[in-house]
Amino acid sequence: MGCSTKTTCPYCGVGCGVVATPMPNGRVDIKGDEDHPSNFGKLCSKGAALGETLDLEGRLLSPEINGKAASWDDALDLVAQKFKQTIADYGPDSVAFYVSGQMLTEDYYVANKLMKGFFGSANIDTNSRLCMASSVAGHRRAFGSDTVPGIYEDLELADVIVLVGSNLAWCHPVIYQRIVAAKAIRPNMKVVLVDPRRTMTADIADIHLAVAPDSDVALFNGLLSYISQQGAIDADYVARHTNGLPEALEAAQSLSFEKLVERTGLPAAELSAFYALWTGNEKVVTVYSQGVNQSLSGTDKVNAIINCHLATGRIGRPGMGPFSITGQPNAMGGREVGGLANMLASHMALEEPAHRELVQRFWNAPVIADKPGLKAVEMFDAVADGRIKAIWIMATNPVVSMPDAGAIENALKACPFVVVSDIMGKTDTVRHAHVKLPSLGWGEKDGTVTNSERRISHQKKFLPSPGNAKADWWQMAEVAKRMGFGKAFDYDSTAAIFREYTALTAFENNGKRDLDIGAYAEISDQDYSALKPFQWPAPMRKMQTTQDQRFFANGGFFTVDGKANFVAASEPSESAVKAHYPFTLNTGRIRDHWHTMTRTAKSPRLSAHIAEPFVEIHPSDALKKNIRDADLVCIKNGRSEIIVRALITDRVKQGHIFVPMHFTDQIAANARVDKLVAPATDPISGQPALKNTHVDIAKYPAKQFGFVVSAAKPKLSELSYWALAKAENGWCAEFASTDPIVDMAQLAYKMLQLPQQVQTLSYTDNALGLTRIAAFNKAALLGVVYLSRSPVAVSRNWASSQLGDDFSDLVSRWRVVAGRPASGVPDKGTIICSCMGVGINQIRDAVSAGCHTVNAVGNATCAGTNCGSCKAELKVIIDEYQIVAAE
Ligand SMILES: Nc1nc2c(c(=O)[nH]1)N[C@H]1C(S)=C(S)[C@@H](COP(=O)(O)OP(=O)(O)OC[C@H]3O[C@@H](n4cnc5c(=O)[nH]c(N)nc54)[C@H](O)[C@@H]3O)O[C@H]1N2
Ligand SMILES: Nc1nc2c(c(=O)[nH]1)N[C@H]1C(S)=C(S)[C@@H](COP(=O)(O)OP(=O)(O)OC[C@H]3O[C@@H](n4cnc5c(=O)[nH]c(N)nc54)[C@H](O)[C@@H]3O)O[C@H]1N2
Ligand code: SF4
Ligand SMILES: [Mo]
Repeated sequence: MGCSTKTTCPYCGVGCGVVATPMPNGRVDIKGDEDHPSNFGKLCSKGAALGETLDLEGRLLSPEINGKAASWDDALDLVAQKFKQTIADYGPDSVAFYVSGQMLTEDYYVANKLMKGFFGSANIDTNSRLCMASSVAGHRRAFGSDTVPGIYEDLELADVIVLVGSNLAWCHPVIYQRIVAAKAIRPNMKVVLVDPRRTMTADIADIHLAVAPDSDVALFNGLLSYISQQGAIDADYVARHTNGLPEALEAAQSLSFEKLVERTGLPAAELSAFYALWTGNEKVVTVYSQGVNQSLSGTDKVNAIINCHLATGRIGRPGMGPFSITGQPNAMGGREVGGLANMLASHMALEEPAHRELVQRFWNAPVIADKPGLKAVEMFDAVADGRIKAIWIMATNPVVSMPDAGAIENALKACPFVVVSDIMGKTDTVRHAHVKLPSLGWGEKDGTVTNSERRISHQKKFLPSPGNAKADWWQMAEVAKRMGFGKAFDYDSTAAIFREYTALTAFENNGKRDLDIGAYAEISDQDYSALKPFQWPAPMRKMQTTQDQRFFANGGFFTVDGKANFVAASEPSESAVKAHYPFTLNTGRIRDHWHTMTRTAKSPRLSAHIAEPFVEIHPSDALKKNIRDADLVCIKNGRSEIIVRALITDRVKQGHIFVPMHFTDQIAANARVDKLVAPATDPISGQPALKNTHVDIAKYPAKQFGFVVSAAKPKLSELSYWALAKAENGWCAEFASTDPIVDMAQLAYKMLQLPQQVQTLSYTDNALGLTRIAAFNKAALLGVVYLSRSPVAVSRNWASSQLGDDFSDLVSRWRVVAGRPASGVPDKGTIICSCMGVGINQIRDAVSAGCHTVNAVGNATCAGTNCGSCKAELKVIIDEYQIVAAE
């Protein structure tokens, strides 16, 4: 074993500590860091599989100009010259940076400084606009600053936890497990889930409120009104520390209880039970995420929630408060340095002349942006219509993740100069770059991130830098130097950037601004390297105490008069949400993939859970549309169309469908769901409404369905439907064709990329419309293709596990053609526990054998015994299978 390094997970905003140990065989052993106060040694399935995502396959390892390898000097000279020329010809607002909550704080700080202080434009925006902008805007309206008042421990101390628009079990699994553990110790703790879908998180919920989409403002306005009726307002807190309750209450009371029932679609009894539970318990934490933020009324949703906490004075004390949980590992860090187009730096305001003067002076900058820049959606509009002529995209994949993704792609095609810094050589966005810059990835780069509870942790380097890849901050500092700003960007390390950034947070602060990390402004390189996780605030010369961990228990808001603002929250106008199509398309995440899958798709383990883009459809809608389980479905509206697999389930309500956001053109023929999503935004935050699109669905007229397992990456591009996934020792893919496939052998040879001289074995059943063909090289399986007139019925998991097995005898060869294991050899079925590789059939067998709890199934099969991310699903399978077995 090599040396172990304590670092931080690069995925979600929980910010788990990881211990990474490079092994002699080239792999990296990954464990949870028991000393890290966010996860105490736990990791979820994605964190646990990090070691499988670190190979160099597909990495961008050299700069490229117009598709040809180039030296760093040539690439950086070109970027500097183009940006300089464009600014000279068309002014500073003709250029833009589109950056990411996955950059480290040091990278982000440099990007923001360069754009706002040296280019003199605020045209820097980030994918956090798609993620946290409504929370930022809601915080600033209520508190005068973008402050998260609470900490994770509050979730363990609460008596009631309300999860609003958050699929915590899949998206913040380690927090979810902290709640599960707390509830096991204190079973009286209650959990409420507010989500139109019955997600896996519903497993822990005592009450699931399957609200109508975007009725959250109504729900929480109703709560505020109820709080007032019950006399539960904390009059003292309200009088001393807040403004505006009467106006907020008036707005809240505008809906009668009957109207509330109608608007939220909830039974009156459920609504009353929720209101009574919330109001009757002091220790309530209301956690919210993308079901709140990504909405036309996102900011008002945030304020409607905060209003209830302010009215009851339940904020900043142990076990209570509103809690915006962040998505990306450094969504918070980006907000802190000023990565959003409408912020300045270190939580200072762009619209505040004194703040602009202060930051300009601190940076010794020639200029300072004096008006907000373009927010993400507006930014790409400006790229499309030619106002922006040069854009630098870093650590984000907007051709997949932005609404109206087709238009984003067209905008980049039309843009005179596109620079993309990424770790991968081929992504849907990278393919449009004039200049590609290879970045260092996780384990290769070094810097800090801030998690959802304001805890700053170190992401450390423990791998050598591959090829010519360089850190993101270095790339920008080098361009800055070439544009004549050398003195201000002469950093020799991330420690130097961190010192400057933390000094800025403390600069002339004197308690006026929430964000103060001055205690670290003079940190040595050595101490930075050994930096332990800490929470802000951490002001200069003041040691952290527990009181400092939370904000606002005793007021002290960052508004002019120090008081918080209630905000009269309202819903979007009816014309804004007018539907032209019969189905509401909801989008979001699955358990084992991360965003556009550039990293998680490398792991066979993570790909085994869900390997294909899908749509959840209610059984009665499926019936109406003549769609059966595993059929292919075309989802369309005036904007575009995509093709995905049908998953029929009553987890969604009638008239609603759900599609994951993850699938790209690299992974599937046509499944980028954001091509369908309108670029409509919340009027205050500019955050797109990604959860509520109107579409129609139809059965896709596939004539043939196929499944392929292949040692080499299969060639699929000529087919109208395919979806690719990594398997152990190779690949597997689903595919379909609307035309009958006449020459199966030709298809197999092409798809598997077989040499002419190869042994094949095939089987055809004309009556059933089945054809199968397997190819071998000596004892090795090169691949097998299964074709059928209806969705192919073979065990995916078993078939893809055959690559690498010994096929010297004919029986085993026939077995792979048949797509079935030998009798007595268990077929695991779909993998549920990705860590231990346990499939659904094994879990069902354990239930049949008498294991009726998650722990019992764990003891029998090992499922759920490592990271535990699958425990919610295990419980659902156990419950459902027991019902089926009893029927
Ligand atoms: N596995 C995994 N985990 C991740 C990520 C990932 O890619 N994969 N990404 C990370 C990032 S960046 C983020 S931002 C977080 C997101 O974490 P979450 O916000 O938990 O995830 P989503 O699935 O986007 O959406 C949450 C839920 O909002 C619900 N919803 C939709 N409309 C409404 C509505 O009108 N009201 C309410 N109340 N709910 C609604 C959806 O049904 C969905 O279940 O996850 C982080 N963690
Ligand atoms: N329909 C719909 N759309 C959504 C959402 C939704 O819920 N529904 N959610 C939105 C949200 S909340 C988010 S956060 C976004 C996420 O969407 P994106 O940010 O577009 O997704 P990622 O796949 O995380 O993109 C990160 C990119 O950075 C690259 N990368 C990884 N590490 C590094 C590095 O160290 N340096 C550099 N330079 N590059 C690196 C990766 O290869 C990848 O190309 O999607 C948004 N889009
Ligand atoms: S919960 Fe999972 S993805 Fe999130 S930080 Fe922890 S290990 Fe990483
Ligand atoms: Mo996000």
